[in-house]
Amino acid sequence: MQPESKLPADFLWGFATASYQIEGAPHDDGRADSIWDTFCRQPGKIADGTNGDVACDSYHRGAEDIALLTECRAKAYRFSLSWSRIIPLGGRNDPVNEPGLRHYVQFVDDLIAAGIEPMVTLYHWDLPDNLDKRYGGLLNKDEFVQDYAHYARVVFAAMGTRVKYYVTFNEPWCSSILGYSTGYFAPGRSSDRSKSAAGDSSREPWIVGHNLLLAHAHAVKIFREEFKQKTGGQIGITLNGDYMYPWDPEDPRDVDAAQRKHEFSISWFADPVYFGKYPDSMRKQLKERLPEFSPEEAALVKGSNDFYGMNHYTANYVKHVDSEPAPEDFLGNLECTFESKAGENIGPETQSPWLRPNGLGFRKLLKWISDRYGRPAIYVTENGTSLKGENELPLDRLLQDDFRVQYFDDYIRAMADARTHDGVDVRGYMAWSLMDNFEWAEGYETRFGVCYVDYTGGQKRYPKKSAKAIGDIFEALMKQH
Ligand code: GBH
Repeated sequence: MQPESKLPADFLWGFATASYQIEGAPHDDGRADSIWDTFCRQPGKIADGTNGDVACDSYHRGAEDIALLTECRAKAYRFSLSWSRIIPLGGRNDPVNEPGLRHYVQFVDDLIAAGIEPMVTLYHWDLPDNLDKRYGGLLNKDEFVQDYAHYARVVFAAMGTRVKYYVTFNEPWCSSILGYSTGYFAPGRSSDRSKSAAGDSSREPWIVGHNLLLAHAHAVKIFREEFKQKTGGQIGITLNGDYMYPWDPEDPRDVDAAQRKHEFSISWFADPVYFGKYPDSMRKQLKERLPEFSPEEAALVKGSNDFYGMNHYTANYVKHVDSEPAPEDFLGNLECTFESKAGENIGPETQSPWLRPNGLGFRKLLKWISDRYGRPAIYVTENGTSLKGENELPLDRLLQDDFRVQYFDDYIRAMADARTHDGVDVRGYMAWSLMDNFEWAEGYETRFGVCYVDYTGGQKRYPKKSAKAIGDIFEALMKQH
């Protein structure tokens, strides 16, 4: 019989959020616009026409959020900083806004005083809008990389020894593809002229991805050279990735296509970070549209993770296609489906069209990442689900989120299986999300929180059943046997 799956007593678990999704207070203490503030003002970009002006009002409710974390027994909290609170105009020669910076240092002190380990994401999609207007933001390698490196240095210096875990970028895939190919996210550029007056989906996303990798690597170099020794701590990038099953496991073309999809979404960033080069499958399809690393750049990017930050939500089946890929294709010339050839369904529907629970896929993807990248330390920096129709329920029923409890039970156990049986060095897990919040282009209709936020009742928070269940699941798995 296989030994029971376990997690170690020092396993770091907690909850995650992001600045623009929870903070509100867009003009407090000198904050300036980010690209999400301006994107939300464009008609038609956000499903319910909303924005992050109030959101969960967390800028004014840090103490409430910490009380919630304590109630949930969290050991850690992953949150992100709004760059335009800290350097409103964004650039390396622009003034640092002390009140904005102090706000975050104080919040970190308050977390630590409550016994909660902070994990700080430097960038969760909210670029200072001025940098986009001034020089094209993420498209401008020379300016963006230097400005980001400067911003990172300002944060490292201010946080001192307080912060032991930094994430440089959240999901660069989303910044690149959704921001510059489909136009679904800020700044909304695309070749599709019904969505955007400017943009080139065949080229810009690959340039942006390249620049994000370089900015990440520069920040890591600064951290390691100027701060790591004195302050301790670790730094890494967080990549999103879903698990891809072949549509027909007997067809080698589908097996290849599933592998290629992992490469186009995960290895696009992880191969440079671990191997100093892009995957061959991407070079083959994208040719000169995929930028080249100079030898100096490759050396800088290679080895730039202290840990692998993994965001994971769902799984798909992948079917090969026979036609040539379109110039704007970013999947790897294939199709993703929810049904396999044998008629199996990947999982039940949720409120998010792209998300269907499949816990086994989490275990398999942990193993895939661990094998490909030489068994890195992995911190799961996001995992969670929405519920179909949750927003329509009366409060008493909404708080009984059994579907979400089941999701976390399946996924957290799958992770413990990967650690116990597959040799995966997973060391932490942050559930998405501590509370319902601004779900980007979906607005407030879609809820991901383990705590309900009453947007019409003064942003009051109410723990759902899952808020308690997660702590119970972890305590059972971490119990010393
Ligand atoms: C995370 O991304 C984000 O980090 C977090 O901010 C967000 O709130 C959370 O997910 C829940 O959505 O609509 O077909 O273009 C998760 C990975 C990848 C999921 C892109 C949505 C868009 C698919 N995301 N995907 S589509």
